[in-house]
Amino acid sequence: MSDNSRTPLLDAIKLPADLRRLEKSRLKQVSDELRSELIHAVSETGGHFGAGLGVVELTVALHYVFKTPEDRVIWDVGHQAYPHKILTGRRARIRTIRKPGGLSGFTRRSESPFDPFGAAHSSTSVSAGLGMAVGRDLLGKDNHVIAVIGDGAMSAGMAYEAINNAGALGSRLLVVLNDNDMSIAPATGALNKHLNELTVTKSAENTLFEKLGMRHVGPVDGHDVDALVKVLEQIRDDPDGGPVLLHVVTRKGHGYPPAEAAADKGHAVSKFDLATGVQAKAKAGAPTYTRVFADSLIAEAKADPRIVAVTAAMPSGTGLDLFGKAFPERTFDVGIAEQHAVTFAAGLAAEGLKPFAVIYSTFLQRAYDQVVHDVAIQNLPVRFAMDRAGLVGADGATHAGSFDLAYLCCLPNFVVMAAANEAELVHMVATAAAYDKGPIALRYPRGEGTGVALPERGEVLPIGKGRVVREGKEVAILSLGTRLAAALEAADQLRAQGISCTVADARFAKPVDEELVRRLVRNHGMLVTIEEGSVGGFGSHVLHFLANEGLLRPGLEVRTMTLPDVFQEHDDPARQYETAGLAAADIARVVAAHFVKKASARG
Ligand SMILES: Cc1ncc(C[n+]2csc(CCOP(=O)(O)OP(=O)(O)O)c2C)c(N)n1
Repeated sequence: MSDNSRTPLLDAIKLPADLRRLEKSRLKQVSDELRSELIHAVSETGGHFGAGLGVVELTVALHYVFKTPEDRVIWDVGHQAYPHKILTGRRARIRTIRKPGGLSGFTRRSESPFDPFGAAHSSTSVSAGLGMAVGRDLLGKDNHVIAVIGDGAMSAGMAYEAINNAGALGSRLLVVLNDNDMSIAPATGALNKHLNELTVTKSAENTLFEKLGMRHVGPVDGHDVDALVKVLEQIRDDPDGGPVLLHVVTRKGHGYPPAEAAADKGHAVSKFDLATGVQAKAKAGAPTYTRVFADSLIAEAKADPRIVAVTAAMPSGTGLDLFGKAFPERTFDVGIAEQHAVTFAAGLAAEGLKPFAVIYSTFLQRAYDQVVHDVAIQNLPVRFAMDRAGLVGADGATHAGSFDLAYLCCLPNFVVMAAANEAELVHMVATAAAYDKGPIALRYPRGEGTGVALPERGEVLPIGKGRVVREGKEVAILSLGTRLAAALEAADQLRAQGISCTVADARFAKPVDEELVRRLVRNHGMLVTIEEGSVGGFGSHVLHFLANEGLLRPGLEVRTMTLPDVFQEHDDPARQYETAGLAAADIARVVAAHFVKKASARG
């Protein structure tokens, strides 16, 4: 790079080994350059930002003191790992982050040897680190293992399961608690208070972590790179070993005033203007599903005081920030604790309340046994609102809501709905609010709706009944969820080829509308189901029904279109559906292929 480079020291660091050759006195400048590079890069790409800004000095200090990648540094969630990526050989590609074919927005084993463990869902780092520490001991090696976990991520039960185990095993492991007093929203909970007290009293004695068998060091100023290096060296060189918790106090968004000033401390941003921090605005289109969900739930809750809402640390992502403004006493942010959120909701339901557990499809995976054991078996009327169902774009495979249909439709007692558009979502919120017989779930995608007119209030839908949207003759396309638009487009394309299609919106994945399915196969020579979910979901249940009812007569063609059996890379969502083979053209191709086959058999 040129002599007048903005980042002369950073330019010479290709890998952490280069960093480790520098004098300690240069680390402050390295940190400043690294922060500058992060700000420039994210201004061009957007992405997770505030968390990365807060760990710049910590990133430099860790790679300086420890011999990565032999020493393992595990970033919890991985959304704060942009500075780590820049320092570990990925600077040249940092502007591809979250873009098609580019770097992942999180850590990933396949991306770099400096990412010893993949993440994106939170609070796994201590468990993974402990496994690596014990693995090291069993193999007779002597590398260090460091798990960096935020105070938000530390609100999850899994972190305590790991600390409990670490304290008992006594293996050498460093847990760096990056305490910035923020999750995505302000951190919540009693533990957060405990940490604040420790920060104020500068105490490391008699803490929860000490009692659980970890040596507790800190609090240390996480923006003082020299102090960090000193304390990390002491821990590294301590002959006693054992599990250590280092409490590091940082500020999310540190070093970029617009991020520091933002309510979410710049947690996730779109591209922005470097000088002002003003983010590029998406063109105002139809309201998002999240927004429509929030407005509908507020409308229902005005009419029914028993409606309460639970989020696991995602108030803004789920729209429950709006619900919380309208009904502060009826809104519960339980921290990053999906398992607890579900069983907490089950408790509320057991007392006759109407809890909506509003959890992204991907994060509900973590609470599966709670869904089965605490909700379904007891047939408790917990309402599950699953935002971000289907493919989600830049967050990639870790965040895709691909599996909820498969994992919920197999459960006795469950009703499972999928909204075909935002007006349907309004009805489904009303349906869930009214339904008191047992658990009920509704799924809807990330992003904007289709722009349909919205009803003032939702209608309560008849359970297990779909609707025919367009009548045709030869082929029936039975869509679940927001593939409906693609199904209608495919029907148009097929009409142009002389093939007449009925298009139906199943509305319910469970119970399957058996009457509708019977009618569709009776009156058509071909049935195509389509859904934004993995194999094992809606289509599998329809096929199961057809097989067991003896409805698979000779000459009837059935196709089940689902997501492919792969973890799909991050990409633009529309492109992801094309890659998945679920676009309108794919439906038309699947149908037309059958007609070509039929014609050639005839000819
Ligand atoms: C299981 C799970 N639930 C929710 C999320 C969404 N999420 C991503 S980052 C984050 C906040 C993390 O806070 P913290 O650990 O304090 O890190 P910070 O961003 O403040 O540095 C949340 C809730 C997630 N990644 N995983």
